[in-house]
Amino acid sequence: MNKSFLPLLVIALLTGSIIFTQLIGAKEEKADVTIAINGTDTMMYDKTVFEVKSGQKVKLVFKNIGKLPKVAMGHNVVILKKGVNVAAFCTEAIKFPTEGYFPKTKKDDVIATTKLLGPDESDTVFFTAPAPGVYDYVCTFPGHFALMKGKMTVK
Ligand SMILES: [Cu+2]
Repeated sequence: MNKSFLPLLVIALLTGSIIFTQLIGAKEEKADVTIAINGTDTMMYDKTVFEVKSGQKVKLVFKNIGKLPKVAMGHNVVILKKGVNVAAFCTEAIKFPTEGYFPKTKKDDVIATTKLLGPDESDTVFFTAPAPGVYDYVCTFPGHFALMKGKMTVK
């Protein structure tokens, strides 16, 4: 290699690593508490209750640990505001297969949502725990909310 290229190469590498660090840093949000939930091929969450404190920054890590294809057994976690009718929300969701069964017409009913996940996929979302109370969370894949539901208690 021509020696005059060496300084340029060093500069390029340094610049690259700085940009890389900044990108990683931007993704690394701080959270007060981390909640991990898995979804299974038997249409279940492994965690159907969890508790956080009002005002806490919550990191929700959801993973689909099943093996069945997403079109047959996709899962998400949607945390709903208080007083939202779960059945009505999930019935609306069926109209949005290309949106991962997220009912964008009812997005104001939602505190937080993960993406719809296929096998071995995971998604992390952050939200601030709302006012004290009990909040429903559900999977909006058609038919799943009967079994895939849980309660978030905010103290
Ligand atoms: Cu599901």
